[in-house]
Amino acid sequence: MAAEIISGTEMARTIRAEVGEEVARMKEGGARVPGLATVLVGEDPASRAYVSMKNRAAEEVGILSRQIDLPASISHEELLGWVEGLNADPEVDGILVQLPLPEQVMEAQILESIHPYKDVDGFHPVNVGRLLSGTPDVLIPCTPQGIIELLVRSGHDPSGRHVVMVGRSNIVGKPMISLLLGRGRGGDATVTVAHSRTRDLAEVTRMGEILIVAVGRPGFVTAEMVRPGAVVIDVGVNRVDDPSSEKGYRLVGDVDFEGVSRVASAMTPVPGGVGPMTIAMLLSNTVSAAKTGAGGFGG
Ligand code: L34
Repeated sequence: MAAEIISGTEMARTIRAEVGEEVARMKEGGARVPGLATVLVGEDPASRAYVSMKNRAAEEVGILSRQIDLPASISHEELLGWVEGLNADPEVDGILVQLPLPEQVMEAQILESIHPYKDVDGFHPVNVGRLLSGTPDVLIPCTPQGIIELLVRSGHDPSGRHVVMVGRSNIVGKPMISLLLGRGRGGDATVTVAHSRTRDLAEVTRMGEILIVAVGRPGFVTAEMVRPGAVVIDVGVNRVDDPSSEKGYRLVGDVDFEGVSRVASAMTPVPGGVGPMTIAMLLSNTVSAAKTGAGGFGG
């Protein structure tokens, strides 16, 4: 039987509507409109597309959004200066510096320079630590948070189940396992992490009742690697050349969709799976950040 397709596009629409209602309530209550600033360094077409999607989605729910475009040649100090300015800006509740950054910029230092209360990506060490400690009122990275929502809202609660995470990045894998391991909604899972150095990978991935894949390699997970009946979450968004398509490329996930859809009980598509959820959670984080009030205090 073919796997059920879990639509991130649809679920993200629902979440955006919920966020929009929340923003409207805040305005009615006399609160300032939440503000998001996105920082895009350089000209990478995929990054540019994601950032403009983020700003558009923010505006649609009533969040004030501002995109700052900076040249790829920017110095580390100059970029720090921009972040400092946004930290101090009372209209800005959330700051997002799109990754990857050019080589001359020290990414870790830039992420640490963002005020933790304005860190809507959840990449600041304070938020990383709070997530791992299970401290409430933490800003949680958007992609893993979106995956938890996908699982819970589609009726595949990870609680008590064996989840295999393939990938150990700071953006997806590491925060994902913190959420799955945590107590309460979306957590309480048994977690195994696999990565590029894992031996007998297929044996490990086949243990997963839920299999989450974030490795950035098109079609990396094939049907033989999936436990029959598993729920498969495909985090990869890879552009592969396709001269027959209008844009000259098409998007494929890290999972071989055709093959795996015959083995899994449910799976997310690419596009239209995790990607739209990432953006929806960014909006939700921006509203949370506005409520903590760091923007109002000027950082
Ligand atoms: N700071 N950098 C920072 N935060 C992030 O959360 C990200 N990421 C990743 C890259 N760099 C980042 C994103 O936003 C990846 N990413 C992201 C977000 C959204 C989508 C894909 C990646 C998305 O919506 N993808 C659509 C297709 C978009 C298209 O047509 O190109 C989808 O349906 O999957």
